[in-house]
Amino acid sequence: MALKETLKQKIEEHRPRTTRLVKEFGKVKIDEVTIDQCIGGARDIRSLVTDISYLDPQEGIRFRGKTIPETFAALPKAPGSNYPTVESFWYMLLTGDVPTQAQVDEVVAEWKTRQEVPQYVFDAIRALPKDSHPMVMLSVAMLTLQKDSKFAGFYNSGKFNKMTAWEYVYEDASDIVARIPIIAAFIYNLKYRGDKQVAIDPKLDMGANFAHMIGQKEEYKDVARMYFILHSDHESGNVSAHTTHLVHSALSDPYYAYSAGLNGLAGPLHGLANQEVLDWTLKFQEKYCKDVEPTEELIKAALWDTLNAGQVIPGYGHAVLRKTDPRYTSQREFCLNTPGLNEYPLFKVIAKIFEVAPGVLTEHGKTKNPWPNVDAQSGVIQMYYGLTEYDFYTVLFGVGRALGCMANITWDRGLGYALERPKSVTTAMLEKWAEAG
Ligand code: AMX
Repeated sequence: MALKETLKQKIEEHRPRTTRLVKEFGKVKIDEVTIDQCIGGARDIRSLVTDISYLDPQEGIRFRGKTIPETFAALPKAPGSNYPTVESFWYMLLTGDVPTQAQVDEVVAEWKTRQEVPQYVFDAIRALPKDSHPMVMLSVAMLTLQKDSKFAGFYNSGKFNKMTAWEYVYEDASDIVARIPIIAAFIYNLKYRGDKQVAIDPKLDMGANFAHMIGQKEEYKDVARMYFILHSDHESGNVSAHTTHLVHSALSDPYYAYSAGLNGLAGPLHGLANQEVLDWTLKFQEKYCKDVEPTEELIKAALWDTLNAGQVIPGYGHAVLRKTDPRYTSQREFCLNTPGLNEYPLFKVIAKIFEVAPGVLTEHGKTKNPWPNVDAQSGVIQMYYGLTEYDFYTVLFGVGRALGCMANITWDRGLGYALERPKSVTTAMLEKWAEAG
């Protein structure tokens, strides 16, 4: 059965569960809200639903119930590779099922029919100032594509129907995940390769084709597959996923929604942290260990300099996680198992920071989680393969994150989730409740 048909069946089977919860158990309490949560970014308040992924503070992310190693082990692998294709992962995110090779082949073929990016998108990117951040270019590209949104077309057709609206979100979502790596490659080539554009290779899966389009070597194909899968989803409350969900809850189409999500991803406390990690580490290397191995003392001193200047240590800490991020571990294992990369000086610095930073952050005493997150380890791999332009790293994150965000809003529409509209209160109200105890 084709992916869309399988998804239709899954959504129809799932709907009675949501309806029953609302009708029969709608008033069951699942949380209470405190004043510090209200002021402190709604941290930990249970108020979103998703079945695409779940983030346990100790264990880390599970995609459709599977840990990262389980996910990589379960999915069919790309030809000649130990890593699965991004397309197989998309099938699993959407349906919850591990696809057969034949089902993967169908998705790969479906994306081929969707990946042609209209010329007006490239024209719009070219019209931006050359020194625009690549995330601006990616976000603008999303908005430029909006005019052809199938969901917006359906809404404006006068035949809008809540039961079938998800099918149009699926169409836009699939177009976005198929096209976003092509757009990202265009931005990379425009900004950093003297506008040397490379045509799509129709024989390749998404990750491999991205590597091909940015002029990368064979080994990078697995880096791209791994990177896009690892960055795809981190349940629903993170800034990019939540923004995408929020904007789409107003029935804004997936292009508006994901452009907004990307704008959130571009923040230094979220997806820009991968760029900041590289910036921090390269400056540290340049200043302290041009010709010497990084010592614990040197790293400690540099970390304290950053903290004493009132800045955060990029790549460390997390709003939910309380242990080392398994996305960090997975990428670290990739480094350790790749000859050459395991001896790469920058990897040695990153590995040494991992030994030192948790102790320093614990002594500093502010962060609830002194352990590294995904961004502490992702840039060094890109650097090793020659993708040295680190202001592009958040674009890579954005290509991966599209998978999770698009799977989520497809299901949001399938289950008819409501317009999001939490209630705000005034400071005087909080003070009154505080006094009343
Ligand atoms: N370095 C220094 N201080 C840190 C810190 C870090 N890495 N992480 C948290 N803190 C500080 C916070 O700034 C906060 O200080 P404040 O009380 O003066 O405001 C205090 O510790 C408590 O913060 P927290 O509850 O532990 O974290 P949070 O939920 O408020 O924020 C995060 C989470 C990720 C924004 C924060 O840990 C951080 O800024 N880390 C560095 C940036 C980073 O790596 N971001 C990427 C996260 C993953 C991702 O989304 N890609």
